[in-house]
Amino acid sequence: MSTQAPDPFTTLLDLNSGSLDPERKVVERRHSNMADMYLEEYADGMADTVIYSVHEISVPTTNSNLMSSTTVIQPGTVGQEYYMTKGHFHKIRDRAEIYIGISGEGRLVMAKEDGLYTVEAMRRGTINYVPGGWAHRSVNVGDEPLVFFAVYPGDAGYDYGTIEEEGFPVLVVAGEDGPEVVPNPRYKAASPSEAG
Ligand code: M6P
Ligand code: ZN
Repeated sequence: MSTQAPDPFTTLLDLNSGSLDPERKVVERRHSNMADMYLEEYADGMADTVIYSVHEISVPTTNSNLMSSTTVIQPGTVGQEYYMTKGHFHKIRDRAEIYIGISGEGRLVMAKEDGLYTVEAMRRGTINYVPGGWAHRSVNVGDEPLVFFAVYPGDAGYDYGTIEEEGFPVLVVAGEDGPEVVPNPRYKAASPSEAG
């Protein structure tokens, strides 16, 4: 069949740790994989420390399948910036995504290529809708792991390069009274403007 539909299957999600049973593909991102994504350099000896892991429920990468994954972001900061994902646009720009918050406290930074951005809350029970055309990065602003489940079309793909080159319009940093959203001094794309 051209849709390459897999047979029905079931996966068990551990609602505390975010791990899956069975585990299929787990990607770990360490400080050394994200060196240029934070304003400051990571501390000596932290290169191999895992910032987040992505546990994927892999399906064929066609538009008729739904890819999904749980992401577990550890608590911590690099300088004032909270631990976060790399963030990406979808390679096929119009592909959307849904996040379901499972545990911890986070922020979802979304931005369009013209600089329009928004920052949404993530916690147990939030359902964030990421429309097509919006880059997305999740940030752990709490003291515990941030765990969420994501679902998106199988052919969406990843464009990391645009974010690596231009950054997001805003950063989420630890202020005196908690998380603050501040302009990204290294943002290279169009003028930032906040959505609605
Ligand atoms: C979510 C989804 C995944 C993504 C992961 C980590 O689970 O959006 O597709 O891989 O977050 O984000 P990133 O790929 O930007 O590192
Ligand atoms: Zn995505």
